[in-house]
Amino acid sequence: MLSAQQIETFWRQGFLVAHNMLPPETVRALSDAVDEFVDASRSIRHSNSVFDLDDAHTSEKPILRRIKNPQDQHPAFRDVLKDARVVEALTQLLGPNVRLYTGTQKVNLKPVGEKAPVNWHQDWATYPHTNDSLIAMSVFIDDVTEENGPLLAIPGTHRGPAYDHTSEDGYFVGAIDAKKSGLDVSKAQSMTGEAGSVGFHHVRVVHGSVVNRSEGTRRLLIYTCAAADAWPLSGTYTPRIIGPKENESLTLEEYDSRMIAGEPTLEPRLEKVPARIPQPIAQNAGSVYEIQRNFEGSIDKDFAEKE
Ligand SMILES: O=C(O)CCC(=O)C(=O)O
Repeated sequence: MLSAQQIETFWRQGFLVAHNMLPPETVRALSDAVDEFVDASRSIRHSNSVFDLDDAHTSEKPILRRIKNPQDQHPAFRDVLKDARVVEALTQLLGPNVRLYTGTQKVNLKPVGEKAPVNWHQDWATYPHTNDSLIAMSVFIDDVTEENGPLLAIPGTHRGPAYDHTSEDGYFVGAIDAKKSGLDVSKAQSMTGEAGSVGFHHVRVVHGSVVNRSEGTRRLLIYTCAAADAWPLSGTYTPRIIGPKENESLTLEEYDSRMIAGEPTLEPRLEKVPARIPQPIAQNAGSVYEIQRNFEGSIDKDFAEKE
C-alpha cells in the first residue's frame, strides 16, 4: 500500500519509486525468467514479436534489449499483475477500475553493450487517450543505480504541454528535441532503488534514460496501466500505433480480459487534455529504439553538455 505521502509525491512530481515493494523471491523468479529469454535469444537473428535485439546481437554475445508482452510469455511476469501489493498501489493511483493498456508491454533489459539510449519523451505522445489516467509501472529486477541507466524524469512535466515528438521532416519519432522544446533537462531526477522496488510514472511526464555505463544489466519489467474509462484516441479498441500488430483491433472480450482490478466500462471519461495524434509514422517504426532512430538528438549528448 502506498502512503499518503507517496501518493502526494507521485501527483506533485509525476513519478515515484516505492522502495522494496516486492520480496526477493519475486525478484528471483523474474530474474530467472529473463535469463531464459536471453538464452533463447541466442537462436534468433532479427527482432520479432517477442524479442527486440540490438544491432550487435550474436548467438555468442546476445544483446537482448526488450522482451515484448511479457505477460503473455511467462507466468513469473504474469503473476506481478496479480500481486496484491501491485494491484493496491495501482488502484490507489488510478482508481478502482484498472486495465492493462492495450499496446506493447515490456521488459527493458538495458544490457551492457547496448547502444541505444531512450531519448526524452512522453508515453502520452504514442498513446493519447480520452483522459490521462495512465501510469507506467516499472518493477526493478536489478538494483537501479546512477550508473546503469535509470529512468530520468522531469518533475512537473505531467502537468505541461503535449510536446512535439516529430523529426525535422515532420515524422513521428517518439522523442522530444529538448532544446527546441525549451525543456530544462537539468531538473531531471533519477528513479533509482534496490531490486524489488517499483517505479511509477505518469503517462505525460517527460522521461528517458541514458546508456548503461555499469558492468551489469538494468532490467525493468514495465507495465502500463490505465483507468478503465480511459479509451484510446487512435484505433477502436487498441491504440497500436507502432509495433507489429499495428492495425489489429481487439475484440471487446479481449479488451476486457485485460482488467487488473474492478469493472470495465463502455463510457469513456472525456477530459480536456492536451494531445497530438502520433502521425505520420516513419517507415521503420517498431519499438521505441527503432522509431527513435529517426531522431537527430541524443539524451546522452544533452547530459554531456550539462556536465
Ligand atoms: O527502459 C528504459 O530505460 C526507458 C523505457 C521507456 O521510457 C519507455 O519504454 O517508454
